[in-house]
Amino acid sequence: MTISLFKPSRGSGLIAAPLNVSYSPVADTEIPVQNILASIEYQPAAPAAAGQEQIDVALPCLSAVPYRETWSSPEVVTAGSEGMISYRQSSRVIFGVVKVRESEFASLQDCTHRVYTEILQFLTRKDYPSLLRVWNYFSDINADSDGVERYKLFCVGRHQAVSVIPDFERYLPAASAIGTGTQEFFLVYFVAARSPGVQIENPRQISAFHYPDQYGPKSPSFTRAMLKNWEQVSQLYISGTASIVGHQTLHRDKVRLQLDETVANLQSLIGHVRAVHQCGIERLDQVSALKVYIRHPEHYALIQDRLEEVTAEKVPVLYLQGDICRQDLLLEIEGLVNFRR
Ligand code: 3EB
Repeated sequence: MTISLFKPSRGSGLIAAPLNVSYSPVADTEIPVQNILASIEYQPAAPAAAGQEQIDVALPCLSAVPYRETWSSPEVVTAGSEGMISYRQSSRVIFGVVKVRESEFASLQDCTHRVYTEILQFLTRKDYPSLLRVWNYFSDINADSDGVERYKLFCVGRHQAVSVIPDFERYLPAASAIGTGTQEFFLVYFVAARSPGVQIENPRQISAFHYPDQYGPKSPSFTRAMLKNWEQVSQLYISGTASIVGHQTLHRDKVRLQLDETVANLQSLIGHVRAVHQCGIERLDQVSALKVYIRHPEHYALIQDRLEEVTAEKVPVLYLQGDICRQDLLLEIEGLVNFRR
C-alpha cells in the first residue's frame, strides 16, 4: 500500500503540487523514476534500485515494516551534481542533498558552515534562491565537543553561513535537526523554489532565531513553518515541533505531556495560519503527512496510540528513533499540509 497524497488530477478534482511526499513500504515503489525528486530510506534500508540514487538516513524506523519516503514531481525531473551537492529538479523546485564525512572538516562547526555556504551559493547559481525546507542529520547531537554541545556547534556554523545575507532572518527556511547513531556522516537535504515562501512563526513560541543565549552562542536559524503558495495549491512545511513554550522546554521526563504540548503547538501553528493568512486547515486530522522523531523507542506505542486519536487515523505518520536537539526533549513532530488555494 502506497499512501499517495494529492494525486495528479485526472478528472479526480485533485490538483498536483509541484512536489509531494508519500510513504510506502520499502518493498514497493510505484512512482516512475523520472518523477522522483528524492527517495529516502531509513534503517533497515533496502538497497537502491538500479539507476536510482537514494538518501540513507541513519535513523531506525519504528514501525514493524520499514517505510521509504518518496518526494515526487508531476513533471519529469532532471538530475545532476555540483561539488558536494546532488540534486533533482523540475521547472519549479529543486531537491538537493549533501552527505559528507565530518572527519574531512576541522570541526562540526566548520563542516556545517561549509555545507551551508555551498548550498546557498548553489541555489543562487541554479536560480532556485528560495530555500523552503531543510533537514539536518548528524551523530551524537547531544554530546559535548570541547565542552560545547554538538547541536550548539551546528547552530554556530549554520548561523555563520546564513548571516552573510543581509536581513537573513527573513529568509530562514523551515527545518528539522536530528541526532543519528552514525559517527561518519553529516547529511543535509533540502527543497528550494524559484520564489519565496511565507515564513510562519508560532504565537506560543519565541522565534527560534530569537532564543536567548542559554541555548547556545548563536540561535537556531529556522522558521517554525514555511507557507508556499503555488499556482493552485499551497503547502505548509512545518518544522520539527516539540514541547517548547516561549523558549522553555516543558514537562521534562513526561512523554505523554510533551506529546500533548507538541500537539498544542501544532494546533496553534495551523490556527495562526488560518487567522493571519485565511488559508490552510482547521484540525490535525487534515494534515497530509507527519514524521515523528522519538528519543526512546519504548515510547513508540504510547505516542502512536495518542497520535492516531489526534489524527483520527487519517494521516500517514512515519515514526523514527532519533535524538532531539535538546537533551530534555523526548520527541519532535514535523509535517506537511497540502491545501487548495
Ligand atoms: C525547537 O523548537 C526544537 O535547529 O534546525 C526543531 C526544528 C528544533 C529545527 C533546528 C531545532 C531545529 O527549538 C528544536
